[in-house]
Amino acid sequence: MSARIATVSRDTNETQISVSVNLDGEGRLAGQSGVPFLDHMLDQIARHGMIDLDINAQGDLHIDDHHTVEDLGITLGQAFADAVGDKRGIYRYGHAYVPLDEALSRVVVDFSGRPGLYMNADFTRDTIGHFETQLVAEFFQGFVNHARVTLHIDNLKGLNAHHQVETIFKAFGRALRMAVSEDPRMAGQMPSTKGSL
Ligand SMILES: [Mn+2]
Repeated sequence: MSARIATVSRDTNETQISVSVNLDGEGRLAGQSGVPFLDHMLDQIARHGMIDLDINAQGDLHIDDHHTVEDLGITLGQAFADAVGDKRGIYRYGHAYVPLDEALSRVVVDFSGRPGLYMNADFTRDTIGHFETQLVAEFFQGFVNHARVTLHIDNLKGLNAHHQVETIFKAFGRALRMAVSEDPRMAGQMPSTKGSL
């Protein structure tokens, strides 16, 4: 497989963001989003996805975190779509269950070419520090729309909202890693009888 890397820049009146991904990386996050809790979550995607992420973001944080979180999801989704290319020879599907103490989440992803987010998470708090838990869904909707994946997210258990969200992002990283990994038995074939994804 050739290098699976992509860099995407997105510039609007609300945010200026650039994201670089290397799907075959060492699990490192570089740069900052300006939203500390989101950085903690992007770090989970990088580490558990074994993806290198390089983030540069200037957002309208004087309003709130909304645009920055949503637009990082969008930009990361665009970078993923670029980096996976035509999806020949990958597993396509990925899933993971991840616990963190009392919390447990399951994430299932399909690089189907069809955007779909099916999220079931009842967070026990509206905010984690200054971070609004509503923004978790905004991030994933942005990712799904632009990576064009089907994504099922279920927080199955959890009392602590930080744990709930963190298990989702860790499971997301693990599921991505499985889905984009090279399937040696698929040997360069398209993982679909349709012939394209
Ligand atoms: Mn944590």
